[in-house]
Amino acid sequence: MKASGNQRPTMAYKKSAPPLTEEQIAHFDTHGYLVIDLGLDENFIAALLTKVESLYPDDRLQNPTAPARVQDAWKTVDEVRQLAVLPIALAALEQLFGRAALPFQTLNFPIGTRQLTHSDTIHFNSIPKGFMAGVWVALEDIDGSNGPLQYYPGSHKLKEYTMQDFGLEPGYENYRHYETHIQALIEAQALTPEFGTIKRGQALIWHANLLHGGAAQTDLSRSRHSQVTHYYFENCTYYTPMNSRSDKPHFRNPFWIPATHDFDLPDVGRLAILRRIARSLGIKTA
Ligand SMILES: O=C(O)CCC(=O)C(=O)O
Repeated sequence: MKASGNQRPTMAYKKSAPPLTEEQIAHFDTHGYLVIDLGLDENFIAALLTKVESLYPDDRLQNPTAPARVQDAWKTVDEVRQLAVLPIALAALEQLFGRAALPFQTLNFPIGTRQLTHSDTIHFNSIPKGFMAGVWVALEDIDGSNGPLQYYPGSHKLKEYTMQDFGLEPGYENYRHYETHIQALIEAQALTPEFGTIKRGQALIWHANLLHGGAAQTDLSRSRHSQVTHYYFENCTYYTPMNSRSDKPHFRNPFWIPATHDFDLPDVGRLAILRRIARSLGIKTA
């Protein structure tokens, strides 16, 4: 098996002093999530929201069930990048996982996602396993009516379910069947959800294997601004379980979100662009 990774030195990231108490670390270990205050400046949040606004579809409130998320806005909106490399978030993740955290993807949402329950280990895993986390930041107050995050405390201790566990062939075309199996699992185990009704500037850190998704937004006149950053951790190999067979991991070569604003993006080349177009059309690529 061969995999390669972006060997960018990780020490370039600035980290705050370790912000978490023993109780917070124990809470994360027991429940698989933790809410922390990021201490964000109001002007910073306002600037981020203003700049990211132009990336969203204009009709998102009139058409609130259409997908409106923007992936990797950090490439063009520096506040999104700054939030992804926030020193307090990186330091908290390092305390929780015992390794330096490496941000590799951002998603910005202007409204609730209604994303069905899943654990991130179906999308992103590592060897050794479990070195992945999400940090979901509320960019406005979240309550029961603007589509909070929905998650199942303690579910991170369940097995890391793969496509093979549910008798599914790897591939995005079978992802909806994975979601159906996860829903059945939740019902069989009588798991009870909690909701991320957190305040603007707070973050919910989730363990890669925590079952989570987006609760329905019952008030469709509202927004639900948020940003999630996905992190791997140093000294691992990274792969996509959804596209993997048990004997053939689909390796990833993440591009770590840069520590500073003066970065060069990798030249992905014509082949990679063609592959991406093919995948978006549902055509399988090697
Ligand atoms: O923001 C949400 O509603 C869900 C996000 C989510 O499930 C994810 O990013 O994995």
